[in-house]
Amino acid sequence: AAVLEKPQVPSLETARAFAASKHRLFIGGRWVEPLEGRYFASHNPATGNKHADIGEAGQADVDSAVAAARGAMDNPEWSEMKPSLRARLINRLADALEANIDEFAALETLDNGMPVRDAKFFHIPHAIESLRYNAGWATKLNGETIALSGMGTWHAYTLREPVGVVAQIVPWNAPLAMACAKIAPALAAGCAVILKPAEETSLTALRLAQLIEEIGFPAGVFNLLTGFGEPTGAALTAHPGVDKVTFTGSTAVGRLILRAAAGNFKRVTLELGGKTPVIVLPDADPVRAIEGAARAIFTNAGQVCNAGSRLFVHERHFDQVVDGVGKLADAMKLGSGLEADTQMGPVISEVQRDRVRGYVRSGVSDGATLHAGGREIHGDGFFVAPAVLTGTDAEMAVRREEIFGPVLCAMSFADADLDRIAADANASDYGLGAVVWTNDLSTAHKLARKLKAGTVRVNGGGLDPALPFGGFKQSGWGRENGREGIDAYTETKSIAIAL
Ligand code: TXE
Repeated sequence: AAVLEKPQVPSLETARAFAASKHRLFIGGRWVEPLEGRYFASHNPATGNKHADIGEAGQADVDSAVAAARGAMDNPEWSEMKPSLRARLINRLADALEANIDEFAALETLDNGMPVRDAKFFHIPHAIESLRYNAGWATKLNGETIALSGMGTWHAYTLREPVGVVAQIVPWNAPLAMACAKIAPALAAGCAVILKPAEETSLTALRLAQLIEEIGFPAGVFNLLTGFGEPTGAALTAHPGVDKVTFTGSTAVGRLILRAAAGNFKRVTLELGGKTPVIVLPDADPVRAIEGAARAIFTNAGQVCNAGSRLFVHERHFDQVVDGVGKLADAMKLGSGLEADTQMGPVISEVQRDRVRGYVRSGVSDGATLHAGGREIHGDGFFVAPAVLTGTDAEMAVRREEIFGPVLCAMSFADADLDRIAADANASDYGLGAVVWTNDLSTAHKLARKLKAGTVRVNGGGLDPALPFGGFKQSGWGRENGREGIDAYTETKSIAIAL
């Protein structure tokens, strides 16, 4: 792919200059050198070129960040701060992000590869909305008064207290949106945060830390440790001074985190992989379903935890829908996210590119048909063409495993029996999302109840900071977003007073 990076993207030069600056760690309200003095290279996935040097936190930096966060929890300036003031600080951060939205969008595109339009109109606004939504909860974290039945007269009530020092480990597919979706409820609940961005995409988190510094949160409330899963992430999850870990990433690392967290029984929230089914029922509008199914798998080059990677279409619409999605795949304009007409950017890395291509090849060698797309792309940058596979069976790796790329498996069904449809859709170790296309209200509700998924979307629909998000089965533990999302950053304390 010829990658031309046209400079008409607003704030691109500012973002490039920021990327090129030296990136240290943010601990206890100060920018510090990693104690072992190590830096690692970060690459622009559209070109494969190095564009940033990022500090690598080691065990001693983790110790120091945990001490700083603990210090913040012990500091009345934070622990006794009025909830309305916490809310105001978080809202100020949202305002600062909004004021710098072009720079953040350009940075996200340089670092992750996504089309800058997606960064500016979806990812950064989602980050802003997460902050604003959760700021609202800071003043509403109330307990309950509870009637007791024992002997005597009691006044019993609950308090919701911050869980304490929280390590937040995020992946590279939606770097800032995911970071803010985690930071916002933690800060609103009064916790102290240590954020570890993915090693592939540290830049927007680093810039965010600058805004946090300017806004004036007390020192140690927010700390940023850049680095790899090993040793930085692993050291955080094993640290006895960390009270809670929240993680979004692979199911394999989710398992490691659970084991590491067992040491001091950290509270754990996990948002892991998915293999979301998209079900097109016979009464659905096939034209809308084509657009929806294509968006569900091709957005962010398929690097989305609830990407709609298994498409089940009733035989009445199968040819039309699969041809339609295939045509969109074939016509998709791949390129640098900085190009105005780019529809799909690169995937995050060479490893990921080879992984996704390997899945397409394995599907074909297992007997599937490459119905559309899948063309080889040569040249710089980590590009993978979107692909639509037909003729797969439920045992194939392409049907069972999370590919995390723009690869769709399309299947037809003849049945009108919702139990059978649900059984096929539920035939997965994952249970993060499901999508249903239908115009029948009763069918929509009935099928939604039968699907084993944390989120069921009917006829499209999006992600919202108010809507709980998380998975059944091996897609995770707990929920983020909504009331449940912020409750997960609190401990419930029961107080009973004999009157
Ligand atoms: O994920 P990892 P990777 C899936 C997706 C993708 C695959 C591999 O299928 O192809 O995972 O991606 C940190 N202790 N998802 O390797 O390793 C790491 O530094 C603590 C789905 O990038 O899970 C990064 O910050 N932390 C997913 C984060 O975990 C560790 C999004 C995610 O990296 C660690 C990303 C350790 N031992 C990948 N090892 C989704 N659900 O959206 C790594 N990390």
